[in-house]
This record gives sequence, structure tokens and C-alpha cells, in this order.
Amino acid sequence: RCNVFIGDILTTLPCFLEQILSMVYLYGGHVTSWKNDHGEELLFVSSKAIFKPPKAIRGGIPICFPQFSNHGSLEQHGFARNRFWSIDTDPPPFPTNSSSKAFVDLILKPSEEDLKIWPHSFEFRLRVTLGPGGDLMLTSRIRNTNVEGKPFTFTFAYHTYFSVSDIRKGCCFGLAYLLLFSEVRVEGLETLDYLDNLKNKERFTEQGDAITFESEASPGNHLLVPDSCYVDKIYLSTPTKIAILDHEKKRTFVIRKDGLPDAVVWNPWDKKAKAMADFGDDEYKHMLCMETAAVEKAITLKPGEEWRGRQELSAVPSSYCSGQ
Ligand code: TA6
Repeated sequence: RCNVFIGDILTTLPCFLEQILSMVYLYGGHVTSWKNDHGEELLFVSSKAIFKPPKAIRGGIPICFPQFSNHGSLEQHGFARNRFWSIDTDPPPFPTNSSSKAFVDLILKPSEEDLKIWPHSFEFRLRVTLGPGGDLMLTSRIRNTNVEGKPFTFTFAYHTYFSVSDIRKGCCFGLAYLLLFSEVRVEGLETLDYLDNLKNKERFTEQGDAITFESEASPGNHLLVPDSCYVDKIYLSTPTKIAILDHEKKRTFVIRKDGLPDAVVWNPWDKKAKAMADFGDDEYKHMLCMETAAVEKAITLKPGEEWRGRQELSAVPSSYCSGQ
């Protein structure tokens, strides 16, 4: 058994929990580290990240809930990543295909404040698991616990920041030839409610079997977008397996997902990087966000219903990446 600090409380836990708890912040239910057998960090966290409210931690795996992006009254990407979660000491049975013992269960419920801005009772249980081969699994279970019979609707993403040696030499497989759903948000003006306002969106299909990067937000910016705009390239109905090839490191990240049909690809590139206080000017070169998400088709839960979204990350030698 090991003594660990959870927040500022000294707690004794089984030692394997200590390893997991060193990777997860209760603030945001936020995974901030995932290392391979050689102790190499596989996730990107900015050197300027802020690990306390009101900013979400810049890097790792922010949880976007109850909304992806910023439409309606909620803050960008919802409030879950800006709240303190608790260790879930009494989770209901977790049907998982992992035999791993190294996991931690976290839980988030809405505060009175949260209910004022999003009037829905929920239980959000997150299990972070380190698999026997070093794979990292996140499984979210979101249950509608409204007693007055109200359903609720949400969108969701695991906003994962992968560490890459050089964004200009990396590429993604498994996304091309898919319908691309580009949401153009014009800053300063009224934000487009992109879920209901499809006419403002462009849909087109990527060409080629791999996606490379040469500018902000995404591969091959097809939209002539003024700097004042955000562009999120949201890939719809993507395969359950996506690969990111890092040429220099001879490494491939493999992302497997369930319940998360969409994928968002993002890199701020140079101008936006300079404009972000919690991001180093040159750090954009060494990170790529590949976000497994449920965005285009929002999820509706009736009272008592539960939704599950799972992503499993592994890092394998590059021979894997022949675009399989
Ligand atoms: O990655 C998708 C995205 O919506 C980008 O447009 C960018 O805004 C990014 O999320 C980061 O958002 P954040 O609120 O964490 O600065």
C-alpha cells in the first residue's frame, strides 16, 4: 500500500493506484501523462499549462462535456474539464474487456451552480485504465439521473493532445475519403449553433490516403477562412481505428474507439499558438490533437438511460503504419 496525496489529503491506496493517480488530475478528471516502457511521455502538455480553475489544463486529455465547441450558454467544450472530480469508491460493475488491475474510477455530478447553467442531473463515471501492454483506456459512462422525467442532449469528445516529434512530418491514416464536416465559427459575431445550423457548414471529402499538416487546425485547409475565424475539421462516421504516424520517432499511435463516431483534428499552428497564453510559441510543432468525439449527432438520454464512450490508445513501432 502506498501513501499518496489526493488533492491535499494524504491517503493510503494500493500501489498500482499510485501510478495511475500520478497520471490523473482530479481537476477536470484530466489525464495529463501516459508513458511507454522507456519512460517516454506520449501525451503533450504545454510548459505553460495552468492546472487550476478557471482554465482547462492545456494538453493531456481534456473531457469535453456536455458540449463540444462553444454554442449556446455553456463555456467552450462544456464545464466537465473545469470542475473537480472525486474518486469513485463505489462504482457499479464496469463491464470492460481489460483484465488490468491498474485503474482508477472518477465521478462527476453537477453542482448547484452547474444546474443553473445546465439544468440536468447526471452521473458521469470515468474509468482510466493502464492495460498490461501499456495501452491507455478511458471509458466514460454518463447516466441521466433526472427525477422529473426530463431527457437531456449532449455532445462529447476526448480532446487528446498527442506528443509528436514534428507536426510537419506526421500524418494520419483512417480519416481520408470521409465526409468532412467543417464548422466555421466566426469570432466576435454571434457564434453559429453548428448542430442546428447545417446550412452554414461545408461538407466535402478529403482526397488521398493520408492527411498531412501545413496550416492551422487541420490538413489542407480547403476553407479560405479569415484569421478571425476558427475552423474545426470534424470527420464524420470515422472507422473505429485511426492511426497517427510519427516518422521521426518511428512510432504509430493507434486509437480505437466505441460510441464515438466522429474525429476532430486540430493543431493551432503558429499564429494561434502565439495568441494562446497557456501555450508556448513553438510548441505547436510537437503536438497534434486527435479527438474522438460524438459531435454531429448529439446524444439524447432519457432518465435512467446511460451512454458509454470508450477510447483505447496504444503506441506501436512504425512498421504498423502502412495505412492498414
Ligand atoms: O480542437 C478543437 C477545438 O475546438 C479548436 O478549435 C480549439 O479551439 C481547441 O478545441 C482548443 O480549445 P480550448 O478551449 O481548449 O482552447
